[in-house]
This record gives sequence, C-alpha cells and structure tokens, in this order.
Amino acid sequence: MTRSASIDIPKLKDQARSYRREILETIHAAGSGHPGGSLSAVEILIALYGFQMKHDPQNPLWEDRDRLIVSKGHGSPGIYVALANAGYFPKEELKTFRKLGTRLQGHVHTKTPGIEFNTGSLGHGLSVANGIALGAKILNKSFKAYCLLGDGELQEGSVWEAAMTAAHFKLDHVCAIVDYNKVQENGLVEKIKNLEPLAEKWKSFGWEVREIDGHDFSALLKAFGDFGKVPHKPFVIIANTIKGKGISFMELNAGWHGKAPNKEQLVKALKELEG
Ligand SMILES: Cc1ncc(C[n+]2csc(CCOP(=O)(O)OP(=O)(O)O)c2C)c(N)n1
Ligand SMILES: [Mg+2]
Repeated sequence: MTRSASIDIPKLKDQARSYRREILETIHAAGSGHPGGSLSAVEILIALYGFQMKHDPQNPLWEDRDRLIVSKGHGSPGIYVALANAGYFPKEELKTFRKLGTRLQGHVHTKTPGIEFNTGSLGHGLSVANGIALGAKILNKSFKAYCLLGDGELQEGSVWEAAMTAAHFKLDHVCAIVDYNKVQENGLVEKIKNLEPLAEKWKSFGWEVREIDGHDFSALLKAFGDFGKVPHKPFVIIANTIKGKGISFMELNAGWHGKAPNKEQLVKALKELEG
C-alpha cells in the first residue's frame, strides 16, 4: 500500500475529532487524567498507528513489531484511545480508565496490550528506545523504536544523555517525536526553562531533524517517510502542536494539564468538536 494512494485527509480529520471526543469522555468518566497532552498528540498517534508503525493488534508481542515507547506516560488517555481504535482491546474498556483493578492505569503500563514499557516518571523513555534499537542491531532485525516525548520532559538531563548515546551508537532505528505543545505542568515551557533553539540542539547532538506542524497529517507523514532514509543517524521529529488542541478553553492552558472536565465542560467541549 503506498501512502499517497491511501491518505484521505478529510477522513483523517474526522478520525482526529473522534479520538478527541473519546479522550474527553474517558477522562470525564474517570474523574481525573491528563487532557492537554493527550489532545495535542492525536494526529501524531494516528500517523504512527495508522500508517507508520509495523504492528499487529491481534499479536501485540509479535517479535518483529516496531515499538513505541510513550515517554510522556501521563498522556495515557490519548494512547489508550489510539490502541482501542487500532483493535488492541475493546473500546468499552476505556470506561475503566483509572478505576481499581483496570488494565488502563493513569500512567501507561505493560499490563495494557500494546504498551511496551511502564512510564510516568519523565525522562526515561529515550534510553529504552535506544536499548530496543541496539537490540535490533545485535539481532540483525529491522524493527524500529519510536519514542514520544513531551517538551517539558526535555528539561530532564537524562533525555540529553540518551540523545548523545543514540548518536554515538549510530542508532538509525530510533525515531524520537517531541510533542512540542509549548506548555508543561505549571505554565509555558518558554518561561519555565526555554528549550530554544531546539532543532539546533538536536542537530548538534548528531540527530537528523525534521520540524513540522504536528497537527498537519501531510507534514507528519512526509516527515515519518524520511525516517529510515538517513543512515547512521537517529531521527527526531519536532512536532509543533497546541496543548489542549481542539477545545478553546483548554488550548495552551496549563490548568488543563491534569484535570477532568465536569459534565458541563464536557458538553461544551464535545459541541466544539462537532464544529
Ligand atoms: C521525573 C518527573 N518529574 C515530574 C513529574 C510530574 N509531571 C507529570 S507531567 C509533567 C509535565 C510534563 O510536561 P510536558 O512534558 O510538556 O508534557 P505534556 O505537555 O505533553 O503533557 C510533570 C512535571 C513526573 N511525572 N516525572
Ligand atoms: Mg508540553
């Protein structure tokens, strides 16, 4: 299947709207969770699970699958909605999010089919992705390691240690995606500890860099299409996104980093998504 033949942008936009609806309903039902960083990553997740990654929801532990490490583990509602839509588990299960005994924990956990590594403590995922890529090299396998990172998360020094490691070992099977939504837990990343010049930082660490609009499907798929074409270098996509994307009162508002909408707010948000 060639990408250009299979891409239907209006259909993908509908899919994104429906993911956003399901994310908000899931968090509302739980009474807690992280909407902002889930809503910002929707298009990235659709591109990954729908087009980019080699994976099999019927056989989540297939040896040759590509692996996604969700380093920003609090973005779990977005990941669970993506996994349910891909067929890893029934959508009905989304209603159990954050409930006692559920497989759908507040921060991603390997008890959920499709989750490769437990995260929540920020700053660890890229090192794990490096390990997976090194493993692929040693085993002479072609599977890839993807890693989804938050922008606030990049303030963790361990991310940059991992960035050096990936370049040193020429891990061209690693693709990092930065959900550059401009907001962390308590405010703007720029004000709390600025990352800029971010593309230049990754370049100077030896990475191949693409900087794009992370809500633009064409741009995302084009950038992902370049991954694998540059030998001996790890690859990073800096995806410029909007925290809380799609809901006017959540957009770029740190107050919606970790908070559930009440009934009234949910109704208002779903109405906005209808357009
Ligand atoms: C090591 C560590 N420190 C602090 C936290 C608490 N925490 C959870 S989410 C978050 C903000 C992360 O911001 P960002 O990476 O920008 O995530 P996003 O905007 O995508 O939600 C913080 C500080 C944590 N989970 N781990
Ligand atoms: Mg952020």
